[in-house]
Amino acid sequence: MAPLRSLFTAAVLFLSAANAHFELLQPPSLEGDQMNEDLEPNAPCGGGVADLSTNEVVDFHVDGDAVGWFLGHPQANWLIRGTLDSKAAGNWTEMYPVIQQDGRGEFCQPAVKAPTAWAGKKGIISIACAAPDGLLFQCAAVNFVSGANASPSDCNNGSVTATFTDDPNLSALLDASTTTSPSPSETTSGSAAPSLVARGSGLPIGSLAVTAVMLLIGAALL
Ligand SMILES: *[C@@H]1O[C@H](CO)[C@@H](O)[C@H](O)[C@H]1NC(C)=O
Ligand SMILES: *[C@@H]1O[C@H](CO)[C@@H](O)[C@H](O)[C@H]1NC(C)=O
Ligand SMILES: *[C@@H]1O[C@H](CO)[C@@H](O)[C@H](O)[C@H]1NC(C)=O
Ligand SMILES: [Cu+2]
Repeated sequence: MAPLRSLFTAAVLFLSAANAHFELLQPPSLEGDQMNEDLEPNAPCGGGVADLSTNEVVDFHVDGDAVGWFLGHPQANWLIRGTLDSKAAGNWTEMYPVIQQDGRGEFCQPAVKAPTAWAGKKGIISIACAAPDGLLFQCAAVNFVSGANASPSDCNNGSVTATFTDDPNLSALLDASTTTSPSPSETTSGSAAPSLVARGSGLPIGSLAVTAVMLLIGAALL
């Protein structure tokens, strides 16, 4: 019975982890390690409070730097946007075209760009996630610097895939005057989409359902 019992425990752990929304890993979230998931639906920063006069900032290279997260859902769409507004009150510019992530786990895009003119200024990067339970948000306060970060550390992909997609709920979060992507070649080129597919396989289809069945069997046998 012991193996089944531990299987049951594992299933419970997996299911509770699957309740998680998402966690911003890179650049560091405004909320640090103290993220309040219940506040994640609050735009533009979840439970984080953007205020460039007090927020701690990390350098972010305008010609390419890493943005990474952990997704607790099997699938979600993502928008990475930025603003120079001190309180993140508006003027959102798209920093990477909207993508769909398939698979629960880590995703990191090492070459997210900001407008070149932002170098030398502080700003807020807001990650918007269109998840099955609605729109979710996290932010980072950054110091935009020139150049590209050639080898960002702690930037990894789990067993997930990503493809460019359209999501009206996410594009509605951009300022009409600033929707031009800083990397148009990636959105227009036909070969861009295949190159976006991450290594490794996606989350097996129905693995959540399988886990739920495991859970029921486990519960019945305890
Ligand atoms: C957005 O940018 C415009 C032009 O720079 C500025 O006048 C306006 O105050 C900004 N709005 C916000 C909310 O930052
Ligand atoms: C946009 O949001 C609405 C309301 O949450 C939701 O019903 C709809 O499915 C979303 N659209 C897409 C394309 O996800
Ligand atoms: C993660 O996958 C995306 C999509 O395929 C890719 O663009 C990116 O470079 C990958 N990140 C890393 C750190 O390899
Ligand atoms: Cu969620």
